[in-house]
Amino acid sequence: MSIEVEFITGNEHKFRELAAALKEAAGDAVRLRWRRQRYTEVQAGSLEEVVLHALEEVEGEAVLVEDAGLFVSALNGFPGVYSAYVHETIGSEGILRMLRGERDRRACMVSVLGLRLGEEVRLFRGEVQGRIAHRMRGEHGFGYDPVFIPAGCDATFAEAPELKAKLSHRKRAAEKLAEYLLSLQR
Ligand code: ITT
Repeated sequence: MSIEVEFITGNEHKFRELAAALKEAAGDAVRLRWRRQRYTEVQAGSLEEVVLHALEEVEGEAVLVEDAGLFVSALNGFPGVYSAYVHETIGSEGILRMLRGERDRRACMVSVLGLRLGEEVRLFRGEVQGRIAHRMRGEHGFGYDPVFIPAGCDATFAEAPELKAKLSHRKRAAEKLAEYLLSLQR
C-alpha cells in the first residue's frame, strides 16, 4: 500500500528536495505529487500559524504545504516569518549588509510542513543550526542557500547540495512526516 500526497507550492526546488527526502525515508510507501499553486501567506507570528492558515485555504483530500524561514540570532530571529518578502526585496545580499561587522553570525533554518489527511491536520518541524557566511558562495539550491553554512561545516548549502540533502531543515521535517505516514500504514 502507498499513500499519495499533493505538495502545494510555487517553488519547484522545495518540491524536488522534499520528494527526494521522502523517498529516502519512506521508499515507495509515500508518493509526492506537485500541485503548483500559490496561496495566501498570512502575516503571522510563527511559521506554524502560516501553515495552519494555508491548510484552511487549500482544497484536497491529502495535501501538504510548507513554510520555511531563516532566523538570524543577531537580528533577533529576523527575517523569520518574513523570509519570503525579505528575500524578494533585499535578498541574501541584504542580510549580509545587515550583518556587516557583526561577529555573531549564528542562524537557523526552519521548515514547518503541514499535512491535512481528510479531517486530520498534523505539523512537522525541522531545524538546522548554522551561521551566515561573509559573502555569497555557491551556485546550487535557492533562496538563502548561498549564505547559509550548517554547523560543523565550511561550505554553504549552495556549494554543497549533498550536505543540504543530508541535514537540512526540510530533510529533518520530511523524516518526521515519513514516520507518521508509515505509522498509518502499519
Ligand atoms: P511556497 O510557494 O511553498 O510558499 P516559497 O519559495 O515562497 O514557496 P517559503 O515561503 O517557505 O517558500 O520560503 C520563505 C523564504 O525562504 C523564501 O525566500 C525561500 O526562498 C527561502 N527558503 C525556503 N526554503 C529554503 C531553503 O531550503 N534554503 C534557502 N532558502 C530557503
